[in-house]
Amino acid sequence: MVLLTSCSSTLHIPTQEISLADHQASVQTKLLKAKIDFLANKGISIGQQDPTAYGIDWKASTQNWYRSDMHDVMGKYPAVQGWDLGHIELGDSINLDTISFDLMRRQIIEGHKRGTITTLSWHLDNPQSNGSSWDTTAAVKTVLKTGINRSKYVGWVSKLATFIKSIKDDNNNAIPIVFRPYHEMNGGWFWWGVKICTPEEYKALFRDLVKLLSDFEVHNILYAYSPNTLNNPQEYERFYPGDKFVDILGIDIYNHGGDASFAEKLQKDLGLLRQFAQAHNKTFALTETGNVAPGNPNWWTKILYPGIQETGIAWVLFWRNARKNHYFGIYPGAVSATDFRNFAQKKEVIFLEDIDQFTFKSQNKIQ
Ligand code: BMA
Repeated sequence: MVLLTSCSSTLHIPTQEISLADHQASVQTKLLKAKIDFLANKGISIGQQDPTAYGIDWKASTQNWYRSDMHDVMGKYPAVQGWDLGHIELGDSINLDTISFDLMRRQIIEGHKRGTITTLSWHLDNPQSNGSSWDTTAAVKTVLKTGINRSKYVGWVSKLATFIKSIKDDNNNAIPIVFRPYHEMNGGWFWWGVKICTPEEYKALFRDLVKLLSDFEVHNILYAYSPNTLNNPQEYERFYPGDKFVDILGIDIYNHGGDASFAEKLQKDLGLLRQFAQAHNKTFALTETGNVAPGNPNWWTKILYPGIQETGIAWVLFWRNARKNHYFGIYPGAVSATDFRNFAQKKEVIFLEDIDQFTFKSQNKIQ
């Protein structure tokens, strides 16, 4: 049993009753699951990818190392902060989007101190061709069991494990994170995607990774499964590795085809996700979203909000603000900045600074 206390209340969390994909998950990881579930009951946490490393026209610097476009717009940081581990497998010091892994680690640690929920994705290279994640040379079979790239791949996972274990709090405990490997498998663009990998191979790949990471003694992970928007209702289940290997269910839905089709996708897919999640007793989230062609000044309150309101999602994560022709969150001066502030006023919308009011701020006492 763990007690989470704050100035206003005490929450009793029977951690022994929380069972996760990793049977040896740490108490901190179980608490993260409890925190996510608690917040999911209160509202929708707002997330962003790479939020504090860079934004539109700036990069984190020694003088100003903890900034975010969202904070610049309305004075609050995202409650959920995502990062990508692509190229950790190569032993590189920077990720595929040129964020230094040292900076990433420091920012995750700082985020954790402030109460952030961290999620990690992994755009790893193609182990067969050494091309990028988007190189669809067949590769999944080659990394499993006796495949020709097995030992190379185990080496890659070992580097991933070392990094994830190295993100520690002041008490030397590994900071718990949500890991969302092999996402958007029902799209044809990644080497683990439907174009060149069967559902059975995919499931084997996912399960194998859960096992390898546990063998490498990584016990600070909640595992998330997240397909891309669905082409049919059966697709969600088609690649599902199973309840024993997944802690959180996700889905990635972008505004690609215009506001009307996006609104319809949100309604359909989040409805299916909710049904699936209820049947499998799992927490669920909109693990990536964004407006690919931003232009509607009222997109946040008129399109996104009605589509996510009362859907039961724990969080919504906007993808990265890379540059003016590739951004998904908000930034000062963006055409919809005022509308974002209005969206932020909705009572169920949770930013990092709002988490405090609910508890979780203070010390965990393990009894
Ligand atoms: C994609 C794009 C890419 C990026 C990748 C990993 O969706 O943003 O530019 O490299 O995510 O962050």
